[in-house]
Amino acid sequence: MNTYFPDVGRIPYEGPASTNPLAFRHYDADKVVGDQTMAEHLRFAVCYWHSFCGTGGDPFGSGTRPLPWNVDPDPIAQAHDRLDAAFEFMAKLGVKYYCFHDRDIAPEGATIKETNRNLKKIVARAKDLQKRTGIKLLWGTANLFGHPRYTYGGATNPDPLVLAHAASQVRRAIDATVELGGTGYVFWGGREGYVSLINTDMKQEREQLANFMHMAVNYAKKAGFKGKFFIEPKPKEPSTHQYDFDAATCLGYLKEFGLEDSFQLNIEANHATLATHSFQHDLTVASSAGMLGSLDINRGDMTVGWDTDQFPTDIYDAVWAMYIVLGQGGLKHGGLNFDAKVRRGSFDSVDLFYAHIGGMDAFARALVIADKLHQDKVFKKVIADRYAG
Ligand code: XLS
Ligand code: NI
Ligand code: NI
Repeated sequence: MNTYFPDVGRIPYEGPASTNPLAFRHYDADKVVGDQTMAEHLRFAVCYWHSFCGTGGDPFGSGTRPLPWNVDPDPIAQAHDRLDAAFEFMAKLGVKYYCFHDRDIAPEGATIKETNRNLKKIVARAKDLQKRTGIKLLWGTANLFGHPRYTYGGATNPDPLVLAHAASQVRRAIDATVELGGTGYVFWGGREGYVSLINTDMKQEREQLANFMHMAVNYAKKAGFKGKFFIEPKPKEPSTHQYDFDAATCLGYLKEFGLEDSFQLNIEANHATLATHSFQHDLTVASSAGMLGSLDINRGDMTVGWDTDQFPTDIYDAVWAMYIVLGQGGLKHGGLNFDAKVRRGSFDSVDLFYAHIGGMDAFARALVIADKLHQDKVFKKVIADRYAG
């Protein structure tokens, strides 16, 4: 496996003094921190959509990244190439997990049957690559927002045919997750919300979404899913208002509809800030309810109001995240997914390595600092004193 990144070898740990941009300065996979190794604590996942599908295009211009694995005119051959590239990249980086939407790994066909066949084929190949490399699936999900049929939602769509299509798609995405041993399954509802209340029956849509989630839970049980479902809150974008606005909204929603035993939350940094919270805030809301399951690690740009999905390099944010994760004794079914993309100007294939190395180093450093903060018990003591009365 040395086809797509021939100039890069296995990324070594060289320590803080290193000036080699293709080496880790803080992430030392086997180093023990507290009771576990860094790799066990951090469970980094490479995100398939941004890293292997994202072209670098934006609303003002077309893609800039060459993506040599996405050129074969046969969509199945292309999906195979994409898998090979992803596994080569992950093996060289030393990341043990990945996350995908069904449509990132396998192309949509002309009919549902053909689409399902495509997915099955690619899943078989992914399973084989997992076996050969020891890399695992952290979580799977279904893309219920990209195709024009989902313009008015997937699980909340008022058209029964679209709703049925979404249900069938989620069913197959759960099958794929089970087949690949994923420990999580994510619901992110980009189009499960509204643009205008004038034409929206909010009560109906919220109930319909909950019914859909109950059906998914029941199906997953039958399919042998042993993991957890996660809701990933986001207040807006692409919808004007999304029902899974933030952690607190989702917790209330899960309770309202009796879903709290099957679900936890997957908190994304940039979504928290879009909701005018900090990452630390939404992580604390989820964790203090015993509902923090997984993290999408990225960051926004605080001078713009959208989801820029930058790689996480803010050490303060990372320390708080790890402080909260360690404080609850880790993540049982989840991990740290790099829901982040390289900037439009970072079109060289080596840039993908630089970006991940920076993020992994930031979180490794944060893990050590957070562990020390827990050992020193300074914050704990401040809080204990403050509430002593
Ligand atoms: C988009 C979301 C999405 C989810 C998975 O903003 O972050 O990428 O993580 O559907
Ligand atoms: Ni996001
Ligand atoms: Ni995300």
